[in-house]
Amino acid sequence: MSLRGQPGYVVDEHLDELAELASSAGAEVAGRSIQARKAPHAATFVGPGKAEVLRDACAATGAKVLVFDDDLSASQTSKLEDITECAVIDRSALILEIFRARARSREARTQVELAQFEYQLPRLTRRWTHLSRQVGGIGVRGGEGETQLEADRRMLRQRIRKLKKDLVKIERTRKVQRGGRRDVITVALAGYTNAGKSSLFNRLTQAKVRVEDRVFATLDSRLRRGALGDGQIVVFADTVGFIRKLPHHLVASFRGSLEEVVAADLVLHVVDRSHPAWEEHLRVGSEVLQDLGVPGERILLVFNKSDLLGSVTPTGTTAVSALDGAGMDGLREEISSRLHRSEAAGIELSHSLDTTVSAQ
Ligand SMILES: Nc1nc2c(ncn2[C@@H]2O[C@H](COP(=O)(O)OP(=O)(O)OP(=O)(O)O)[C@@H](O)[C@H]2O)c(=O)[nH]1
Ligand SMILES: [Mg+2]
Repeated sequence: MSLRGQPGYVVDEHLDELAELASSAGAEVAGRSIQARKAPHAATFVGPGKAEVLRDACAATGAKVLVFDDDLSASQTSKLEDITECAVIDRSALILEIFRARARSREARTQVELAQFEYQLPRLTRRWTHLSRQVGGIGVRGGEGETQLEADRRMLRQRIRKLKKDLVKIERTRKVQRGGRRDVITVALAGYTNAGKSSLFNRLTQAKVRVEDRVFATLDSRLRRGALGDGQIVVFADTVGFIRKLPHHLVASFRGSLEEVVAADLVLHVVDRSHPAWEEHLRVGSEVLQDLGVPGERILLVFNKSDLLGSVTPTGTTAVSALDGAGMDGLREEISSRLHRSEAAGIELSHSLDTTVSAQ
């Protein structure tokens, strides 16, 4: 949906990203459609006539799922499904699906499951009666007169409570582990998905973390020691990527993994400077960092993929290429000087810079 005033190239850019997300979730993109409106239609989000056009397009291409770039209400989703005879999901549901398919660690799996259930709860309709099977027979059909829908809701709530308890336990264990690292300076890599955080992490630590040209390659934060120019050893943390319109409940449930970012002495905000929408990526990243409560003086902006920029070198910012290693020495120096500057300014670091820790 293009709301009035939104330039066409922005709408295209957003739909390109949505298509990328859809392929990441394993879908094949059959087509795209845009409607310009002053405001969303209350009942069907797009106009009811457009919904019928979408139904015909699905029938013609054999498409089974309609993905909307904006959040739909539960009733809009269900109305659209009635009209189009297709499954209808929105961007949040799509992102959750990618996360679910990629989550490996117990913590990530628990977080994604919790986020998915919280997303489903207000959307439960008669359509969802298969849910009892999905969550694996938790909870028994309640007292007399309870409908399947009520039973499903109750089951979901129970499951959500249980997952929240599990998460608290997992987080406690992680805090104890982090407590053990108190004496080490941490530098976290954060930024838009696919910006090259893991590639930079590998360069900085000689690690071999999986790098992929697709969104959300990394779902769990990873830690590893690396040396700065002056021999100073710090711990680098690779983290989950940000994305435009990341569903808020998802941010909340991923806060655990993003705690590395909050706790870090310095955050490298990595931006793919060669991306056509790099300014929006930068803005989204800054907003999430602000949202997480990371103060500006703890953020170092790093423009990555400088190899793709040709002669346009950004000035005033650290520019690197994780691919060919250009600018890495400068980056290490900049990290050192920022850490020393913070220390000199009396900003509390997790430990004194004089302490050195042996590399792994
Ligand atoms: N040309 C070029 N490509 C790069 C550079 N850095 C990373 N890439 C590529 O960009 C893609 C994404 O890199 P990753 O390191 O996985 O990015 P990420 O930020 O960790 O992504 P997520 O974990 O998905 O958030 C991969 O195909 C990398 O090979 C660079 O400096 N130049
Ligand atoms: Mg990564």
